[in-house]
Amino acid sequence: MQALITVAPTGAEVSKRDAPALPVTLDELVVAAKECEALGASVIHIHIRDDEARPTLDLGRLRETTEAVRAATGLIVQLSSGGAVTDPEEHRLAVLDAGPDMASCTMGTVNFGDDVFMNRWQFIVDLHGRMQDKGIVPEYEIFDLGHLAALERLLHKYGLPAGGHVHVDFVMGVPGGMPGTAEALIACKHELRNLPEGTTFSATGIGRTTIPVMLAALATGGHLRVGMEDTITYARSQPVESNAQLVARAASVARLAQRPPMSPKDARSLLGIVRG
Ligand code: KMH
Ligand code: ZN
Repeated sequence: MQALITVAPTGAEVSKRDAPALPVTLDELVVAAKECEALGASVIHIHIRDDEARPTLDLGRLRETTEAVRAATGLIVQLSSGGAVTDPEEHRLAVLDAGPDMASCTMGTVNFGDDVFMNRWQFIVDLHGRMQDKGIVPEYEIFDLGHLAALERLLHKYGLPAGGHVHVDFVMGVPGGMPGTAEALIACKHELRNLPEGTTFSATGIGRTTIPVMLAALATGGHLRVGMEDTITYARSQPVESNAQLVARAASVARLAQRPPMSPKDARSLLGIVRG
C-alpha cells in the first residue's frame, strides 16, 4: 500500500524569527508546495499569514491562496479550520467559503501548550454539516483518544462526510494532548474499529516525536503528515532547512518501508475528493 504524504508547511504557532525558512508569504508558500509535490506530497494543509507574518483567516487571502496553489500544483488543498487558538468560531467556519478540496475538523477541545484549542461539540456539528453541504472533504484531527469517540458519535448522529470516506489525522505530542509514542498510536488505531470500514489514518508527531510517530504510522498501515507546522528541528541542534527537507525524509523512509508516496490523483480517489 502506498503512503499518502501531507505537508503542513506553516501552521499558526511558529514565528518567522524562530524559523526563517517558514513560508509565510503566498510566493513562499507556492514555492514550498511545488517542491513538496515533486518530492512526494499529495496533500497540503494550509494556514496563512498576514503582511506582518501573523496568522490570519482573511477570506480574500484564503481564496487567493487556494487558487494559487491549485494553479501551480496538483496537490489536494486542505485549509485549516483550526486557525490559531485566538480565532473566533465564525471566522473558522467561514474558511469553507474559500472553496478548498478539504478542511480540517478537530474533534474536541484540548489543552494546547499554555493555551486552550477550543472545539465545542455544537461547533464541530456545524463544521461537519457545512462541509457536507459544500462537498468539502474533512480531515478529522485527533489530538486525544476521546476525540475518536466524539467522531463515532458525530458520524452516527449526522452521517458520513462528503465523498463517503472517513480519514483521520492523529496529531500527537502536543503538550496537553496524547503523547507521541508508538503505544499511543496503536491505541488510536485500535479505536478505529468503531469507525466505518475502510477508515484511513495519517499521523504526525510534534517536535521530537516526529520520527517515532512516522515509523509507527508506516509500520501500522497509516499515512504521514510532516512539515514546519509540526517541527522546526530536523535532528538534535539541527534546524529544519525547508519543508522539502521534511517531505524528502518522509518519502525516503516510506520507500524503505515499501510504502512509496501516493500521487495526488490516487490520493483524491482514496479520500473521496468530490471536486475537480
Ligand atoms: N493551530 C492550532 C490551534 C488545524 O489546523 O485544524 C490548530 C491546528 C489544527 O493547527
Ligand atoms: Zn493546522
